[in-house]
Amino acid sequence: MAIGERIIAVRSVDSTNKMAAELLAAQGSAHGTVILAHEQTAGRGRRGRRWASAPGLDIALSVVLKPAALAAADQFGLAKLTALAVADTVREALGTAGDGVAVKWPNDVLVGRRKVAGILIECELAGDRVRHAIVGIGLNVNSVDLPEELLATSLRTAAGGRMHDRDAVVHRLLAAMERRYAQCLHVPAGLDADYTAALWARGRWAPMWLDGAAVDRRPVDVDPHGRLLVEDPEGRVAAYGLDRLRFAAR
Ligand code: BT5
Repeated sequence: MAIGERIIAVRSVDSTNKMAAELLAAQGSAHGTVILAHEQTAGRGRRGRRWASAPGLDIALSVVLKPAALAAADQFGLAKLTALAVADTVREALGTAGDGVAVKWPNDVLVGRRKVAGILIECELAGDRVRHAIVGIGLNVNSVDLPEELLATSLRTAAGGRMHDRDAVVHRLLAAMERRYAQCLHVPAGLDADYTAALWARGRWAPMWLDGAAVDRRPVDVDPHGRLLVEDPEGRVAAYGLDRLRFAAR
């Protein structure tokens, strides 16, 4: 089944990722099933953080993927394909205003310095394979009053106030997911190259936290495990996971 061929639309739910997990456990949803919420009351970010979205204005959805052929070791491909599908959709929606669309490692989507979308991927492994993944996407579409401290934006804000048709954006996003999913399975080198090209702050010195210390590092690429490859001021390149490295405030 193609991604989005079956959409379960709900009026209000605590979290689409949580609902997708419950449905998977109860009835083993098919690959490509989408849970789309009009309103999400307890949206989840990573590590217990919260995700805010305005009822009816923004997108909160989860996609069930069953990438039978994907090795567990390659699961960062899911983060890449999702971030790129979201970035494709944002660029398409903004037209020429979409110039500054980038993927902030590991998978925030930014317009300029501002976060327009967040992604939460929950994977279940079976041996050395990915049994299924729940890919949660929060995309700010028509919100205009996101708190300034979030350094967020929406398609509407980035487009100078123009409202966007939320359903049309959902369908473009799911079509982009399907394209990027096929690329991930069949042309992974192309996906890797596109992710590298979209990487925010690539080739620029950026303030970061490394093992709790403030440092300047220059992002170069990601490695096959999804760790960020960064260059230090002495020209040495090393790879770090999120357990050790993160960007300081944008
Ligand atoms: C994320 O986490 O960015 C992943 C967000 C995933 C949300 C989707 S919505 C559908 C699905 N169902 C769920 O329950 N979740 C997924 P993280 O990188 O941890 O970023 C969270 C941080 O982003 C928060 O601590 C805030 O600082 C910021 N934030 C919250 N809401 C935001 C928004 N609408 N726009 C921009 N930033 C936001």
